[in-house]
Amino acid sequence: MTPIALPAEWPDTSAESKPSVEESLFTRHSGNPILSRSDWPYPINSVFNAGAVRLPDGEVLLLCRVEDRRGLSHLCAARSVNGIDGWRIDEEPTLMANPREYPEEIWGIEDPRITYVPELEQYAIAYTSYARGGPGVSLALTTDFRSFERLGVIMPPEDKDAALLPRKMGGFWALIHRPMTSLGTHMWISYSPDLRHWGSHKVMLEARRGGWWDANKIGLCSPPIETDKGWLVLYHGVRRTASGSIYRLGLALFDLEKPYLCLQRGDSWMFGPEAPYERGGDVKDVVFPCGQVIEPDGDTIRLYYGAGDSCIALATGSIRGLLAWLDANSSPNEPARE
Ligand code: BMA
Repeated sequence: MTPIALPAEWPDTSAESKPSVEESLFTRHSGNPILSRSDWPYPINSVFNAGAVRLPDGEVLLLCRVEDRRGLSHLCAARSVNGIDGWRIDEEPTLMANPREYPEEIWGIEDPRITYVPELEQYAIAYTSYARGGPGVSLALTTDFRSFERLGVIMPPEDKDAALLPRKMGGFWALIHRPMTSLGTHMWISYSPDLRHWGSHKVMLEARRGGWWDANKIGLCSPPIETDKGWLVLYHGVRRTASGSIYRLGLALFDLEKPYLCLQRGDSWMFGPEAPYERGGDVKDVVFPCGQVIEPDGDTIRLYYGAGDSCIALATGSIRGLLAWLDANSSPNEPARE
């Protein structure tokens, strides 16, 4: 059959120009899930949503969110030489909530994002502290993931999905986070001279409305990746349906020096719950990455994600591939904010 000729000004949405992303952008590891409850050295309910970092000795460290059998979460470190298997898991919780000194942690700590900060020679961990007033953002510093300096809550409830950018911009530290405001549940960026006092808040990226896959809530996934073209940001988008929420992943690119300026935003999601461990679990239809590592080739990205709020899975992609996909799959419809 002869294909229908589209008018020249119509966007070409044929399969050739817009490859199916689920197959091409990230490949699930065949041994998924790579970490689950049965791997843990002490009794837990579930392990998911891990921050990730490659240590100076080349090992991969995952700082995992572990939910205990009370339903409250703490963080526990797992180390592996190849980042896939052979995980050595701390025998006890690595970072527990400390509600006596930090009351905002009364219902646990969750979803860490790790950024190595060369100027401080420390890792900055932005995590959710679950307070009586709801989830907020707390910050801790460490050099070794054994002892931690807590800076306390830096964004009050309701706020979560935060990561620090690795360097100052214009003399200020920058934090991406996701407050819930009367404007909606959008991604914001805020600035600080000292990591303790935050201001100059700006919306970075908004949840789209209506029928969009990211209509109801969005939030940062893993910390942004610095590329020549800008900060490459993976974010999760939530769509509420009659049978619950679906958490999928999208891509956007932001200006290197003005990271509140969105340069590109993908139209469709580029990874979503499909495998049985993503479609089931304690919370079904959730993929939720909090960390990634980049391989020594500078291009291969290993994405560690929580699946179904029950286990940790791994998928591999290419930074070049993600940028090329954005070129082919974004509309210039995102308003720039100055
Ligand atoms: C989000 C966070 C994540 C969780 C997800 C799905 O709001 O609380 O920790 O994985 O919901 O339940």
